[in-house]
Amino acid sequence: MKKIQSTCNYCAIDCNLDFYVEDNRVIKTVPTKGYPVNDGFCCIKGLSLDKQQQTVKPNSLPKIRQADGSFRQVSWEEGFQYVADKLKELQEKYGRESVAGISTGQLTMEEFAIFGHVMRNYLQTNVDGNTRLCMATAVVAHKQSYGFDAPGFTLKDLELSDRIIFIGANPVVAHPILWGRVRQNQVPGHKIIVIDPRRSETAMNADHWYGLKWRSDLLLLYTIAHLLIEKDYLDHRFIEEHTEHFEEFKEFVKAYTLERGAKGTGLSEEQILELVELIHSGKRVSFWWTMGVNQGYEAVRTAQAIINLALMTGNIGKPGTGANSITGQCNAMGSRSFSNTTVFYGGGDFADPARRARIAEVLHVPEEMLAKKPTITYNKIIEGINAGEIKGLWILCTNPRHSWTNNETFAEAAKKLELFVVQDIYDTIESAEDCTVFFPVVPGLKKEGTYINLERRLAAMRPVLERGENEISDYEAVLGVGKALGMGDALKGWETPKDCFALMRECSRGMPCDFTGVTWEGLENSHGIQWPYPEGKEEENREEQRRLYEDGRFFTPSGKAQFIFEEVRENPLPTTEEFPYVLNTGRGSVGQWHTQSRTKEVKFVEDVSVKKAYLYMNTKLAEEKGVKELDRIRVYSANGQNAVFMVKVTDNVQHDELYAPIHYIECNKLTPSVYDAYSKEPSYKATPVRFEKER
Ligand SMILES: Nc1nc2c(c(=O)[nH]1)N[C@H]1C(S)=C(S)[C@@H](COP(=O)(O)OP(=O)(O)OC[C@H]3O[C@@H](n4cnc5c(=O)[nH]c(N)nc54)[C@H](O)[C@@H]3O)O[C@H]1N2
Ligand SMILES: Nc1nc2c(c(=O)[nH]1)N[C@H]1C(S)=C(S)[C@@H](COP(=O)(O)OP(=O)(O)OC[C@H]3O[C@@H](n4cnc5c(=O)[nH]c(N)nc54)[C@H](O)[C@@H]3O)O[C@H]1N2
Ligand code: SF4
Ligand SMILES: [Mo]
Repeated sequence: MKKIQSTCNYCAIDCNLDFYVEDNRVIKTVPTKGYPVNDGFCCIKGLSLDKQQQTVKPNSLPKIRQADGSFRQVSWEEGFQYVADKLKELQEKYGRESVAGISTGQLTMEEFAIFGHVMRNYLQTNVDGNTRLCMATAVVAHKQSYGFDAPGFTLKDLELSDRIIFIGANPVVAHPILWGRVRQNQVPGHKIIVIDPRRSETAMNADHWYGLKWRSDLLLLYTIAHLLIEKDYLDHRFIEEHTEHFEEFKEFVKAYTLERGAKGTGLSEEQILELVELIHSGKRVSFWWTMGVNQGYEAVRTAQAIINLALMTGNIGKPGTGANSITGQCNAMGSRSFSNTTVFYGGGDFADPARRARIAEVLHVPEEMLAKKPTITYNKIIEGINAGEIKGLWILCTNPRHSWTNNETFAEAAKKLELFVVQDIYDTIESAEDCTVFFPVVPGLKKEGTYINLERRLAAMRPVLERGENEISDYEAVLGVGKALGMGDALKGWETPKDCFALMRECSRGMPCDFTGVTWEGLENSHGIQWPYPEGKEEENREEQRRLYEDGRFFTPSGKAQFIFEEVRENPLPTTEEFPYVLNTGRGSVGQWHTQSRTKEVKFVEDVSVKKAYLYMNTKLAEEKGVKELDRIRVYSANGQNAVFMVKVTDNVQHDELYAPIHYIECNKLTPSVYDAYSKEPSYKATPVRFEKER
């Protein structure tokens, strides 16, 4: 029996697991003891990773759609050549940017790096990632406030904090191991505080829950800032030495009075004052935010309003503190820095001459071959297809027909494409319905590469199982198309994931995410390594759980963090008489993952999961409308669509709020095409709707 340590490729915790293998089958999965992230624990998804071995078919060959609509199975070589020729043909006929890609935060660093090389560098076109639906807001907030997309915390901070404040985050369901770390907190008198319109599973387990009105976080956070200033609950030295623009901010928040805050958030004045005192009485206050913040129409400013609170109270860079963005997907953190979409490999602007020269040197390609500008955003890609400007799309490891906001617009787009390559481990996903080419690839258990978790920790994925005939990885599929495109020397140094790792490591040199001290072999069977970890400084970075900003220096040119703020905006899509309720959306259960392509294979998850789309409705509203548990209602959205849901009656949502888990395709049929102005992340969590009982 062999033991192979590898990384769970569901959520951004990146637990490590020991897989015991006999006759090319996993017979036991044990969460790795001593691994600093999950130390002998993990959730049901990690424990059931082996279930995928049964569903992956051997002899996996690509399929190409024929004129009559049927598929023809072809060899990999033919598949690569077909896609390469078609990409070139479309570019010649319709222009360079008539083809595009959608990448992901769930592949290895090496896989989206090579995809970014083929599409963004060689073909000089656009690739955005599903991280746009998820982390884009935090990325923009970090860049503007800290000077680099660098979440500073380490998971240990959850154990050291005496005020753990979750804003729009439900870790009990979405990040169970993170919640486990909260549970290990032994600090006397520590308090867990949740700000969420819904009494989420995390709110139920907290000391304090503030059930504010949806989308009123920015108003609340500015009100809190105003009160902290008024009461002089500030860290003047930190503000003076390590921040900029506080005086303007102080002036700005004067208008955010307690009265206004209470009125707009629906919280009482006493509740807001209590929250202010909780922050002030904490010695190590930490703020943690996730999608309840990132997915809104003024999301970047909301994230920055959280950062402002941490800065003004000096709660950053010290144990148990921080304005901490929790990442979603297993390698979203990696894709943010190494997918070549919005920044160069390792960070830096596409327009920066010094950075261009450096990247060209590392990759051994002429500077002209490097991408010249950030990608157009996800929504622009879908709109471009629907406007007839984009004719070819290649998606990998994401299922946008289900997960994209206002998802009928994706269905419409898919039908217009002349080339639509879907690369996935299942050909049954909704997005594959209209594809013209399907590339079947092996799951994580059969491949190798590098992941970066939410606290910047690099971890190794190593093949647990051997591959069958014709089974190839995402890396090889992209490399195959690159070769068929005739990239030649431009692919020198990209032959294997390990080679690509070396390129990315070199690109990171001297950047905040420098990991030049990490080696491919060194990462194997390790405890993971957080960036920064520069070569030559291994000794001083020996500590296994490190945080950034301990010296109060940020990555901005002045080294100071920025107070960034803007007036609260009118909701672009408010509830109306016609659409009086608001549809909130998010994760449904620990066992279910996004569009469920993977977790529906797990029998003990599927056995306890609801099979059809459902939503939660407030008990009183249900009574008023004559709706009973398990009744079916048709929900009409302000986006013009409608869908049927089964009702679960609860006191945990507000009177005018419905909550639908995202694991059913109906959910995003109803979400709107509304985005944050700066991050272009969809506003998924507050759609005006009305409903009727189905007869
Ligand atoms: N089991 C499971 N775990 C997962 C995932 C999964 O699909 N299944 N997905 C992973 C990924 S990619 C991500 S991004 C994370 C997401 O992790 P989370 O963001 O924690 O999960 P969500 O359920 O999307 O949303 C969190 C909360 O935001 C609240 N919310 C909605 N509107 C507002 C608002 O206006 N203000 C505030 N303050 N809160 C609001 C919702 O009520 C919800 O409780 O989970 C990761 N973990
Ligand atoms: N209404 C609403 N919508 C949301 C959200 C919300 O909160 N509310 N959350 C958004 C967020 S945060 C996210 S991250 C997105 C997620 O949205 P998606 O990325 O579309 O969701 P997944 O189901 O994770 O899709 C991953 C796909 O990759 C495939 N896959 C798994 N392993 C591999 C592999 O090794 N290689 C390849 N090629 N494929 C593989 C799976 O089969 C699956 O089809 O959804 C977003 N949509
Ligand atoms: S907590 Fe996240 S990384 Fe850990 S086993 Fe569960 S899904 Fe995997
Ligand atoms: Mo996400």
